[in-house]
Amino acid sequence: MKKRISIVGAPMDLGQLRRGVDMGPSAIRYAGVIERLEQIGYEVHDMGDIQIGRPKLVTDPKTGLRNLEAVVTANKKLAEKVDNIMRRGDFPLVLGGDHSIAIGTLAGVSKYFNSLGVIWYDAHGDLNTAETSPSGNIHGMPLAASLGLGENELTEIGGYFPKVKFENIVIIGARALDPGEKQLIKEKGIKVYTMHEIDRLGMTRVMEETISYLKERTDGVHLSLDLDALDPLFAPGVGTPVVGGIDYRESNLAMEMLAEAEIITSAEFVEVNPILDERNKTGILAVDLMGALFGERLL
Ligand code: B3U
Ligand code: MN
Ligand code: MN
Repeated sequence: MKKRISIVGAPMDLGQLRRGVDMGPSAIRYAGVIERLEQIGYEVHDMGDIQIGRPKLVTDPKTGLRNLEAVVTANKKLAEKVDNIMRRGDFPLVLGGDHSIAIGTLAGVSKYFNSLGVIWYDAHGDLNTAETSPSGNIHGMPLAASLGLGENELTEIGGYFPKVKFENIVIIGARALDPGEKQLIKEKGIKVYTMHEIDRLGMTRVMEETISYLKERTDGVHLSLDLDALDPLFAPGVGTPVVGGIDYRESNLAMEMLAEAEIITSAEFVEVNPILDERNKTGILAVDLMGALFGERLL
């Protein structure tokens, strides 16, 4: 992995309805992310947060989409920041914010690769469009948008699309997929390890398969880690908790295996909501997982 990590916060909470996830970047910083990564041996640059402002909350009466304009504006800013980080040759580490910010992160990184892979570690598929979304919340749409599906305003961020190909995605931890998402997954043959496969195969095999699958076909891999992939027991501070999730040890193992495989070229940790959290448990968890991802050793 690159020796220099540039951190950028995206305090975005407009992609969903629960306020508070805009404080995610602070919670992760307070949990000691910079010190933790420095201790491993990285040079860490904290670039601060992108400005989101306080736009009025709006829902488009035609599409049902919430806060589209504000989400687009913020993602364009994030894409530019991440692009700058890539151009400098640093490793981009983005702190969310709700998951809608993945659109901007991917817009910033994808053009630096011929065939970018994405690991989507999440209880959800985030594969909705305005037509299939049960909520109108854009945090349920970033993977679809990055595949080129949905509103042009979202798919065209960064000036090109798609950011990622269907066959270059691996979803891990899914257990709350909407009907339209299930249909798309089947239609396109997207690779998904639901909780069923994780239970059945074990996390070791899931990660071995994921790593060899992505190594074969990609020249870089973005890790998009939604803390709600983990069970609410370990990650209570998320907007849409879903029982029956991945546990702390499995998730650390997954990160350690990614570190060992040396395939991750950018990462984001999203959906930490300190208002819903218990004494920053979820922020601290995020930093533990980052430690494992960036090669911290137990011995
Ligand atoms: N799939 C649902 C719920 C959801 C998506 N992402 C989160 N929740 N975190 C939706 O609204 O699209
Ligand atoms: Mn998500
Ligand atoms: Mn989720």
